[in-house]
Amino acid sequence: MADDLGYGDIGCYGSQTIHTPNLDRLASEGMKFNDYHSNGAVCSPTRAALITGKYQQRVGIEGVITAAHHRNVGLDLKEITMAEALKKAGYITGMFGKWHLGYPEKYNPVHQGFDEFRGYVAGNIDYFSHIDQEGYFDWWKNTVLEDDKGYSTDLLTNYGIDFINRHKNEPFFLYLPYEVPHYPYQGRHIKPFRKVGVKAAHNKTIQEDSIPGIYKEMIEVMDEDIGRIIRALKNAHISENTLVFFCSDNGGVKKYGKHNKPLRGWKAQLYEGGHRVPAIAWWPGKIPAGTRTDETILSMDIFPTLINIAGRTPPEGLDGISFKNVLLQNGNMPDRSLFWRFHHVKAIRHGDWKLIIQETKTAQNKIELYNLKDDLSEINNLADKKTDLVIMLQEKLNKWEKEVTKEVMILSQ
Ligand SMILES: [Ca+2]
Repeated sequence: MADDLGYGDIGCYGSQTIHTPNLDRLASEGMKFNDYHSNGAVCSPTRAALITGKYQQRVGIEGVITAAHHRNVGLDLKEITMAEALKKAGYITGMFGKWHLGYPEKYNPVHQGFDEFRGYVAGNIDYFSHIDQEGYFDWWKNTVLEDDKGYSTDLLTNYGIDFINRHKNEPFFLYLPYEVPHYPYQGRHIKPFRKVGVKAAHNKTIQEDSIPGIYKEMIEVMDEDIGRIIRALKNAHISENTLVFFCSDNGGVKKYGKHNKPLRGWKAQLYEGGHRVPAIAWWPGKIPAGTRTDETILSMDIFPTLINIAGRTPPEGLDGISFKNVLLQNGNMPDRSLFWRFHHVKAIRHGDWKLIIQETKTAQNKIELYNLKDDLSEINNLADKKTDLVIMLQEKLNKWEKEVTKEVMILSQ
């Protein structure tokens, strides 16, 4: 999983400037999703939904677990995670990358079903010094802080390859959430700038106008490293027995470029640019080469899908639905309504229709209705023309909100 990678940020999704031959090859040899969405429009909520198979609202993580203000909260240990369920199904589980579901050691991934963890728990770190934006050193080996020298994208890839090689003869689940292309903007050859105990949000040593070039390099390095992962699977002769799934955790950020083209909006917004993101599935011999799907899939659907593929029944109470038949038969998902909520904005998707409601304290709520089939860029608001549909979707949204909102939120914003 990439971090803040926008819908138009890789070659097979239309980028003309960023070259991603390895991801493009996975898409041409496997399945490309046109309508895949992150559950959240920002990091922690998507990760909460991905790992629990439930709407993030239901598990109390609706906002970002920030380095500055939320150092004591985390995903409830009582939640059954994807890693715990796969472990129960006989899989060795490893995670190398960004957790962002709690800073304290008690919320560490090894307490949520992962046999091994290396990486960081904050939303972002210096790619070299591995220090978060509040000045805390943040590179873990399971529950112990332990540094390793190198560029984080390469280190995480090395850990992943090592994990594959050690476990190639048994069932394994590898979760590899990269930092790319989240800030701080650092390519392979930009020196570390964050120091322990020093708060620093951005790399002030680089010129603003050099950031698009660094952004491009960061994604191209990730692509190169994904190529190394694929080679490791092929060298271990397990590529035909391994499903590889690639996605992003939310849309691209506003500041540097037009990463979400042709979509409207950015990370943290509920226009498509905030949550419709690239996704690719690759499984030689199982997923026919060159398959494209228009089925609407969310992050929370991955948990039940993997359990399903492992030959087990997903635990009860998940919001996600298995898309195994989409992967293997290019099948269809059942009709369903899908929901997003962040800050004062909420949205429902039903078929081609999407309703967005922005709550305002002073004026009337702003209501927008789009037909995504005709208007993917969400330009033509049809709310005034389709009042019955607005009412119907609004009722579904209200019902969902009542159902999922926890009495005590761990983190709402
Ligand atoms: Ca993110």
